[in-house]
Amino acid sequence: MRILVTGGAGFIGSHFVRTLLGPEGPGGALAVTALDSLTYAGNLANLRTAQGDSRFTFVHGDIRDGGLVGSLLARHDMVVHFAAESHVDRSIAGGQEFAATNVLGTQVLLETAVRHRVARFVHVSTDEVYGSIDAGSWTEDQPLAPNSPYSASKAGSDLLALAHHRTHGLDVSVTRCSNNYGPYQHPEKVIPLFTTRLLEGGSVPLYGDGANVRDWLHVDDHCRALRLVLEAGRPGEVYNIGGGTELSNTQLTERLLDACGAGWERVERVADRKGHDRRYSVDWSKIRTELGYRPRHSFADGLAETVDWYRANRSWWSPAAPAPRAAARPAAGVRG
Ligand code: NAD
Ligand code: TDX
Repeated sequence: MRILVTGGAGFIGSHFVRTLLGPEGPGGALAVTALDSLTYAGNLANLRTAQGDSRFTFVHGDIRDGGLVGSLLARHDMVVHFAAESHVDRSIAGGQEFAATNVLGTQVLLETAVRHRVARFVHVSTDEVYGSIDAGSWTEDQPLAPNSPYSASKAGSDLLALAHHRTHGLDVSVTRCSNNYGPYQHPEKVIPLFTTRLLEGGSVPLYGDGANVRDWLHVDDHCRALRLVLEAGRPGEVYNIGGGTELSNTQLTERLLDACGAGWERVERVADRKGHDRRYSVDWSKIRTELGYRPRHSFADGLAETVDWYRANRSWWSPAAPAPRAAARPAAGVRG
């Protein structure tokens, strides 16, 4: 098994590399290559444990570089594609890199995979491509209705992946997961942002009315689901992956305040995110029944461990990089 992991220095990609090389990895003859251009979100420290493993290689490069991608795919059987611009607020501030990496970069990977007859390709996408849903959950056959430049670029890449199956017979599966959390997540995303700010004694910016709902998926459960899809997913199929814990941002904030020993006076109500999707929810019965996926991590334990990790690994995140906001002026009032 020779697996190319794009975006392998990011949050989920680096966790996937660690799980492949860890005790629950596939075993046998294994070679894992991480290809990553090390944007602001990529961090080689995420791969420290992998670096000493003779089965692992890191390649610093861009997925849009067709020559480099061709030379790598000539000697890999499988691709798990994580590389992307991944933060919604950044895409609202400016979407060009999102179109360039998420759409064009994915196209380069897909057509090169066809040329080199790559045996298996997993394209990692997001529940955000379905858009917002007030009640119930999206199944895989729902039409895509993305709202942010980020989710629109991911929807474009999903459709390209499926098109390469239908047109060229590429053995590709697409996954759409909910919000991941866990160690090594960049402190621009809400859980690490709030955790690091609270640990530093600062305040946290809660967007709008705090009633937006997200489903939370531990990165470890996500990576186990991806392994199932890589090994047994059907070509041309989409698999939703959920974590089973839906929370409003207010409920999430409450839990983070508790975990960090802080009160509501540390919460600053700020203007809402533009086009802020109210609720995401995926129906993940397909991956459960077809591939036997079940999340192992309870959110309570997973969140406590995650907060402990940020507490114990200040050097990894401090000073935290501020994420650009397109619309974030302090608004009146603090929930008390
Ligand atoms: P991340 O931002 O932490 O990591 C992305 C990685 O891709 C970084 O290491 C970055 O350097 C690399 N990268 C960016 N542009 C590149 C390019 N042109 N060439 C090579 N490398 C490049 O993101 P993440 O949270 O680990 O997300 C991984 C994937 O999972 C993304 O495709 C994202 O859309 C998807 N996803 C994430 C979540 C989540 O909650 N984090 C949820 C659903 C789906
Ligand atoms: O400072 C903040 N305050 C706040 O209230 C931030 C950064 C976020 N929020 C809210 C917005 C969302 O409702 O918290 C929720 C989660 O926000 P993010 O962490 O930015 O995640 P989200 O926009 O839901 O997208 C994430 O999940 C799906 C990932 O960033 C995407 O890559 C993934 O596709």
